[in-house]
Amino acid sequence: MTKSKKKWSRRAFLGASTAGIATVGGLSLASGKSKFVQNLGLPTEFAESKYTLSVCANCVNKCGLKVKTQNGRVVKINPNPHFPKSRSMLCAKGQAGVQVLYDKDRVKSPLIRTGPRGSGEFRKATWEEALNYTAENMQKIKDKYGAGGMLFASTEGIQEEFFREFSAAFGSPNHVRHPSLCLASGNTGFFSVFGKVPGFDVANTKYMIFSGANRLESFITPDTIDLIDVIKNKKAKLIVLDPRYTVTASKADVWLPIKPGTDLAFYLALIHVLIYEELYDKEFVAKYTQGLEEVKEGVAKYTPEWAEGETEIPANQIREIARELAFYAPRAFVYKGRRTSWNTNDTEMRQAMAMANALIGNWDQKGGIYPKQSIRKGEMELDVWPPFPDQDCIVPMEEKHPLANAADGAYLDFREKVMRDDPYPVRGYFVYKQNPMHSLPDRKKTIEMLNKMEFVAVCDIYPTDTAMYADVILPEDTYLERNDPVIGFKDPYPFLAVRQAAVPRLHDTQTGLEIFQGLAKRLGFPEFLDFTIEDLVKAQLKPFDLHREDLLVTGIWTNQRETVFGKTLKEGHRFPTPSGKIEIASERFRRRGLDVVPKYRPPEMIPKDKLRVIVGKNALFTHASNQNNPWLHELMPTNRIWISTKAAERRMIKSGDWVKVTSPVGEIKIQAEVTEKIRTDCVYVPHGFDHMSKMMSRVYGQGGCDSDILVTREDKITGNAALHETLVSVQKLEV
Ligand SMILES: Nc1nc2c(c(=O)[nH]1)N[C@H]1C(S)=C(S)[C@@H](COP(=O)(O)OP(=O)(O)OC[C@H]3O[C@@H](n4cnc5c(=O)[nH]c(N)nc54)[C@H](O)[C@@H]3O)O[C@H]1N2
Ligand SMILES: Nc1nc2c(c(=O)[nH]1)N[C@H]1C(S)=C(S)[C@@H](COP(=O)(O)OP(=O)(O)OC[C@H]3O[C@@H](n4cnc5c(=O)[nH]c(N)nc54)[C@H](O)[C@@H]3O)O[C@H]1N2
Ligand code: SF4
Ligand SMILES: [Mo]
Repeated sequence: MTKSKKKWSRRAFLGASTAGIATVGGLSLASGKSKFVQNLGLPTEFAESKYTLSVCANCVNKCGLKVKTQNGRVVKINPNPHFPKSRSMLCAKGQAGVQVLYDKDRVKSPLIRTGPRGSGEFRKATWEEALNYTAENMQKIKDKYGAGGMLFASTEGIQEEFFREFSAAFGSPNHVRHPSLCLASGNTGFFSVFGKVPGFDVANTKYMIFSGANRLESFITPDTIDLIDVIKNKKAKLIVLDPRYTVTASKADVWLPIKPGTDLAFYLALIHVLIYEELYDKEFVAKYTQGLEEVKEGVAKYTPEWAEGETEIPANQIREIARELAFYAPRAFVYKGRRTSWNTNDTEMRQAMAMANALIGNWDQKGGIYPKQSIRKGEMELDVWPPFPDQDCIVPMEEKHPLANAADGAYLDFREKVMRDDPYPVRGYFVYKQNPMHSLPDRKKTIEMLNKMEFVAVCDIYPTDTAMYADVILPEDTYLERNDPVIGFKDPYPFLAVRQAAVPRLHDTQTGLEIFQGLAKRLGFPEFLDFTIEDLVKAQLKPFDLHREDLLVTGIWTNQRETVFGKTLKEGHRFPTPSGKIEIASERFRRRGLDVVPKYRPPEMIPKDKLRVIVGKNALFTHASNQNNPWLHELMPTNRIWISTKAAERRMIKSGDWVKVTSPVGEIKIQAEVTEKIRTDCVYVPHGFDHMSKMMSRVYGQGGCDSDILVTREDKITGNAALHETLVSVQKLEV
């Protein structure tokens, strides 16, 4: 695990260098707040309104909010139209945020477990007691096993940074984050070609190919908003490859129900056509890329006719798509997607997508793909460093997966190693803002891991299934009750925003920073987090001569009003790859002994009586985190497994029937949804149901949990979880 680079000091703050700032967007930044307000031409009375401008925290997107309060109560959450990333959009989850605040099921004070693990028996504790108890137990683990005896796990969030600092200061090399359940392989695939993970100019494109990437249900702002506009106004052609007829597929010009796990074959054939029909952008490829000849040779055998056999997409359709992609280039792209935890060949698949983009010369072009830019915030000066861990991380990167991300770790490897005490025992587990009971495949194994721990602490806002196995639950304030540090956004262009409390805290909860400060103090390293959020905000805004209040006039600050294209296409620009060029044939892969041109391995054959499980997001929920929200629960109280009419008929299953779904690791009982919207060889389980925590009163025991049946498989290159590698049998249950 890498050591944290950025450290906080006690008092001294350091701004980013003016040279750094001046490079953002090629413009110099406004220096005064009044100037900024005038620049935007917005009514100043906006600032005095009864609305609080803030940032949503119900999923990764962080959309802009205008929170309405009356008599000290949040009554409505609206979008902040000035927010470039989300504009006038606020999804159902964002609006139901009101109920995050007032939910009776929230954890309202620290809790210490009194009954067996999983029983849900806890007693209320004071913060003093809960923090003492947590620190004492962490110290016990450290004394017995070393600091590495504590595993820290977290999912992204603004205050997650403090948790990472805290775990580094504690001295553990074992910290794992969510990307290896989500997007690690996709990022690595694109990174291998461009040395960067690009943005996609959905708003201005003419042609898009989406694999999965269900943007109209799995929201990523601003892509989702731009896509709606593009579809409504017929601005571009959309091709969707998805074994399911998703909402996005239903709005596409072409829906291709590809055989799951075979997208790599599709993209290799696409590349084959681009090269062998000489459709690629010759000038661009010659000037900015390397490796064409090697790729040409590597994809020679991957003809559309060959790919038809793998993907079940007709060869002539693959050819046509390749030709159209090239025709519309550079205002065309193959979209990366976000969750790439699908199969064991995910990195290669995303690498092939990136290679196709490189070939059509859409890099840094309007309507194509572009390097994201950011505004460099000020930082707090570093003068105290955490002790360097004297133990190795239990999952040495590159041991199994040559390009696992060292900072984020590979979660499933961690679980495996913990189970085997390999290479040393890890018996403490501190989970921040994460619910591994649902987000890791094979829930039984996760329970085993939790039970193996001598101490478990969970910091969440709800009494989740993971929290039920904790010795102590440390409740954080919800996002509507707390001020967070400044957030630097990159989409669609760089801007800053800040999360602002709409109401004072309602219960006996704390901010993440307060919690980790309290623990750091008790564990003997108080200097690491010895500052307030406001100290940090001041340091972050110092280079721009701004204050928190300035960010609350419109909810954002920026010096740029559009995406700037073409800056990396200037003479002498070096791409951040080993060769300094766009690497159609990846040198980084070559250096790690990996195939430079992806080699196709077909997915496991599906025996006649089996079906492949695929998972995905639902527009109403974020993962497993808000199925219990009263408003959202009312809209979808349970889940049903999607099964095709043909597969259902063969098993005499009708919609609403209860079925047993059996995999090599577990079984679930769930009602069936018989539908034409899925391939006949797959089933789809909407994620995030069957909560085991009785304290989640509405959703407890409702529906089926996909993590109960998913097997543990990983992408070979990054160790990203491969969540679509499970074959199941489905049987009607007689009631
Ligand atoms: N409403 C909502 N929005 C969200 C989230 C949420 O939980 N809820 N989560 C956020 C997060 S963290 C992420 S990572 C993103 C995820 O957003 P996406 O990247 O869109 O991922 P998913 O919705 O998980 O699933 C993608 C689609 O892939 C399809 N699929 C399955 N197997 C295959 C295959 O082999 N080939 C092809 N071509 N398609 C396949 C599935 O049917 C599914 O429709 O969404 C973000 N936005
Ligand atoms: N089976 C299956 N597994 C999956 C996926 C899937 O589709 N199916 N999707 C994968 C993907 S893309 C991802 S990104 C991961 C996500 O994995 P997780 O991050 O584990 O998913 P969530 O359920 O969103 O868990 C977030 C937790 O944070 C808590 N929380 C919310 N707000 C706050 C706060 O302000 N403070 C604190 N302390 N806690 C808060 C929520 O209550 C929730 O328990 O899961 C992956 N795993
Ligand atoms: S997509 Fe919805 S839940 Fe996510 S940040 Fe935006 S409004 Fe909130
Ligand atoms: Mo994700």
